[in-house]
Amino acid sequence: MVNNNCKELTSKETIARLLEGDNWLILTHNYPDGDTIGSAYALGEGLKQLGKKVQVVCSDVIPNKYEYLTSAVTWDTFKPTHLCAVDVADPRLLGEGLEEYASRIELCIDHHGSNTHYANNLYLKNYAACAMIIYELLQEMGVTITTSIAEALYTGIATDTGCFRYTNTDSLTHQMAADLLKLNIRLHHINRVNFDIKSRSRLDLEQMALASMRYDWDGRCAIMAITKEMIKKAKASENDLEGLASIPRQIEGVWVGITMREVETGSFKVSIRTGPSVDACNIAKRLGGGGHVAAAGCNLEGPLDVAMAKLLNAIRLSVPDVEKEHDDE
Ligand SMILES: [Mn+2]
Repeated sequence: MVNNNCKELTSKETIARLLEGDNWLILTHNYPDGDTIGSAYALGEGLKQLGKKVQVVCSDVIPNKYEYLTSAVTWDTFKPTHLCAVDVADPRLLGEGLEEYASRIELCIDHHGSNTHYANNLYLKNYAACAMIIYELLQEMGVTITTSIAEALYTGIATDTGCFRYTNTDSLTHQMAADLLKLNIRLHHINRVNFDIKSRSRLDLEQMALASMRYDWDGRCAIMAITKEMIKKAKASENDLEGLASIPRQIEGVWVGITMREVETGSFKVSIRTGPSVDACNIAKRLGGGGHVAAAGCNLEGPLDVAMAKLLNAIRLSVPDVEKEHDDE
């Protein structure tokens, strides 16, 4: 699927492309998050302001919590000729039903270094959120940043930085957010639905997952299991599972946080999160997986006890000679 003819554009060239088309289908990634939705809605509203016809599509249902964005806009109906993907690093992330577009995306606007250059033209910028790139483009195009556009942009920036807590947060993310706050956005509501509210199903599932927590390596390793039965019992949807993998590492003194999610009956998708003293990718590689230094994953066959034993063994082989006194943050 890698497109060797993909051309990387400058902001001026990107704007020229956007202005050239008179109708745009804006594509988001599956399991949509605040950044892909916020980027698409902000760009879409901006292009509408410039007299274009716009539609935003997503292969999955947009979660209810984004109702404050989706209820404000009605998209146009037309047969699209111009396609733009936002925050989509790989065409496989377009999801079911949108595959047909994968090979003919004219423009991709993205912030992922891992972008596979699948589009004919790519505007890539190493920002914390795709919405930050959209914000700059809209300003350069002379679009008036309305409250509704500002809410979409803020949503993207806030969600991709974990509400300004992740390491990708810098002065520019704060600067842009500060500018958007001047436009009367519903800050409290946006932050509450994105960062505080949990569904009852999510809470029930967390309760069961927390009860499964096991510790090893003198409390430096925590392992949490999420079985199909738990998901069924909690009536949890895919959205309710978002971010669960970060829980074990939230425990004080835990250097290696593991989440084992049963995918097929008896087979587990393992998420490994580590602090600076342990290489998550090194552990995952021993089990046929891969990833990054602080976040990696692999798949393991069950039953749960057997998979867990394999995992603990791989962790023991991968960890440094610790009995260091320092705390791993
Ligand atoms: Mn993003």
